[in-house]
Amino acid sequence: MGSPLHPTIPGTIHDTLILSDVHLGSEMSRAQAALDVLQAERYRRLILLGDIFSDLNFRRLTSEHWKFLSCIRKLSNPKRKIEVVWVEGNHDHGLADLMSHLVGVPVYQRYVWEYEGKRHLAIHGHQFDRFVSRNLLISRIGEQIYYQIQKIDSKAKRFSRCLDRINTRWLRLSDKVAQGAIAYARQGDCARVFCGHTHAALSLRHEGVEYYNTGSWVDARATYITVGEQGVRIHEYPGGAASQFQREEPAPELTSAPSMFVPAALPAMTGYKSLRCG
Ligand SMILES: [Mn+2]
Repeated sequence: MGSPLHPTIPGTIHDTLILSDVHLGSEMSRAQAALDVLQAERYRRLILLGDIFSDLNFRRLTSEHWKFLSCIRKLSNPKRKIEVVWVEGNHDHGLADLMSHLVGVPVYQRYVWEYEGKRHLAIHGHQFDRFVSRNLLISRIGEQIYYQIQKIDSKAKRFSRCLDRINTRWLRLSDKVAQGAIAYARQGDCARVFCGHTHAALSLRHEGVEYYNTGSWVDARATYITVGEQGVRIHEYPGGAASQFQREEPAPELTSAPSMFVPAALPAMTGYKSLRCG
């Protein structure tokens, strides 16, 4: 299925490969494509940046979805010398224990690492999404309705994908998450921050912090991020061609909207380290 993926530069070993929002269990999940990436690229660290699962109903997982999980399990084998970490999202919230047993990877609320003398932070991003944080129940009900629509939608899932994009735009989620993440990163003295959640790949720089969004694997456009000697790149599947769409100027919302949302659930930041779940 799909065309073969060629890594950007053959032989390149990335410091880190990051992907998010695979939504296993959803009919829109492009698990096979995501699996191609995990097998074609080379990396020392793999960060699964949340919402890898769509919901906790394992009966919705197809054989492709199980293959993806089994690949993660293999990658986490110490012999491979790849550090595999799972950062929890709002959809796979509460899976920490299960995941560490099922696929053998530690689960974090936030993950911090150092590369080229810079502190890097990975956090799913729903923490900066006021609606999801405050209305977890309403969100869950909305997701169930959305799941039913997906089931009756045509094979191409055009309507569902359109809904997904409207959802993102209507809530102006991209800028809200970017804004919250940048403020959060600054408090922790991180030079780069990586989020998922919005399903819209993005990169921008604001007040000395680089912000990147990994996008998703439920849309026609599937993306992942690599961090390495060539810097940070957003790759689009298939093809592996890196696209640099970094905005040097901050989005207008970043400067005009002063409301920064850091939920009480997130502990104080100064000098923070990685935070394990459970
Ligand atoms: Mn999410």
